[in-house]
Amino acid sequence: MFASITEKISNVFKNLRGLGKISEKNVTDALEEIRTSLLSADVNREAADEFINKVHKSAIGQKVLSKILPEQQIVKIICDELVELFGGNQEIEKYTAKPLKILLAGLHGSGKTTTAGKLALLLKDSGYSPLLVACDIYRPAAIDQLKMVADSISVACYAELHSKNVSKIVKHGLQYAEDNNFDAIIFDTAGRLHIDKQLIEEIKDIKKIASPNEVFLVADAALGQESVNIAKTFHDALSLSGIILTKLDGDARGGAALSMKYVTGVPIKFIGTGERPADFSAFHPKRMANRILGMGDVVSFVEKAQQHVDKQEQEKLSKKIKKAEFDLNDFLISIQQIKKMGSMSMLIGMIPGMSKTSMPDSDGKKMRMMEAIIQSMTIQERAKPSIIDSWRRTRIAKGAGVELKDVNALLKQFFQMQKMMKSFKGEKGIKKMQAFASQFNMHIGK
Ligand SMILES: Nc1nc2c(ncn2[C@@H]2O[C@H](COP(=O)(O)OP(=O)(O)OP(=O)(O)O)[C@@H](O)[C@H]2O)c(=O)[nH]1
Ligand SMILES: [Mg+2]
Repeated sequence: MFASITEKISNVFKNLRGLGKISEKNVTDALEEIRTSLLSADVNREAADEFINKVHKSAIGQKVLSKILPEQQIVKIICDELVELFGGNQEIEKYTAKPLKILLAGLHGSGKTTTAGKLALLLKDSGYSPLLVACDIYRPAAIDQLKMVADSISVACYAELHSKNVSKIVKHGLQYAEDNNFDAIIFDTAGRLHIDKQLIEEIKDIKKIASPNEVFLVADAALGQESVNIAKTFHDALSLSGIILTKLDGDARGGAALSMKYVTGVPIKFIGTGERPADFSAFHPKRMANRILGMGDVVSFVEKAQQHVDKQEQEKLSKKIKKAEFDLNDFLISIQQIKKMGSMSMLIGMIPGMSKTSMPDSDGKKMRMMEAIIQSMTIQERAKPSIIDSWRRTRIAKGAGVELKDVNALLKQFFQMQKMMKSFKGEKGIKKMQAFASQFNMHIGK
């Protein structure tokens, strides 16, 4: 996802960096290149043009172009504008309404049924008692699929096997929820082509009867230019309250994500990053912008880690970070923790300094290799990585059955990570770390 944009933008940055002094013409040329990469990633033309114009204006507005415009400054401007394009500082949804009713609409195969399960799991984890209501009476096996999804996360499902009346199913579902104290009701609807008037009318009816708190369009991130029309059509019919982008783990070019919000004004609220119920999270414009610019996404990474990582290991690790004692043993633990989390390629993109291109596999093969390399080191080497000279590197490579360059790459990554950890050292650093950690309710003591 976004790999091509990220790659092109980072090349543009690299070229700027090589220039020393940066003129207005350099900036204009760089932006033109970025514009082309946005268009070839299927970003809507209007959105791309407005984005480039804003960045250009902002760069010139800073009155630095006549002198030197540091590359970082341009990166920052681009990043800020990307955040805007994605929805600015939108609030992260914290649901409290009871009952909470959510209607899911979208094209065939966009991920509605899967997303129904993901949402249910998220709401269940935040204290709701969810009920999935099966409103897809057209596709054979749609009901069974929803039931399986519900079973896999131990939530309830309401379905009527032989009914052909969706309005009744919705009414009965609501009654069933009330009678059984379910307070988050998610309606999974039939997939449709946006031109299908009959299905659009049907979902409008469902909306009228259910009066949902949220009406989400579930959209595949791989949609190209047509994503804009799809979003518009659904928005006209249903007054959407949000968009859920699915399959961000795939190799979609990402244009849909950048354009749908721009054209409809409807915020992207959640993203799906895999087939499993846990592969789902709230959408953060800032993090997405950072990820596109290849700057990693420490916050999302830590948050994800927070959900999965062993608490004790985490405490040990945070103590080490505090003392800047992070060594290869800890690196090994973090690799093993990352492996547990799944959705590798998605997570890799979140680690600073590691782009998806540097770790293209999504099955953890590279992780296993990294583990093997560290496991081929002696206890002293792991505790004091600075002693690993070229002779030791060759021996480690042999022991792990890998090439020397793999060992070098791992050590480079490790030293980068250690450097980042060190920036948290000292009184000032501890404050920085605490502020950083408090964002995810993670406590780091004095
Ligand atoms: N990789 C990946 N696959 C996904 C994601 N979300 C859904 N899928 C897959 O996409 C396919 C279609 O998902 P469904 O949930 O059945 O889609 P739907 O919109 O309910 O489809 P219809 O009911 O036929 O309209 C399934 O194979 C899912 O496993 C995601 O975020 N990532
Ligand atoms: Mg479905």
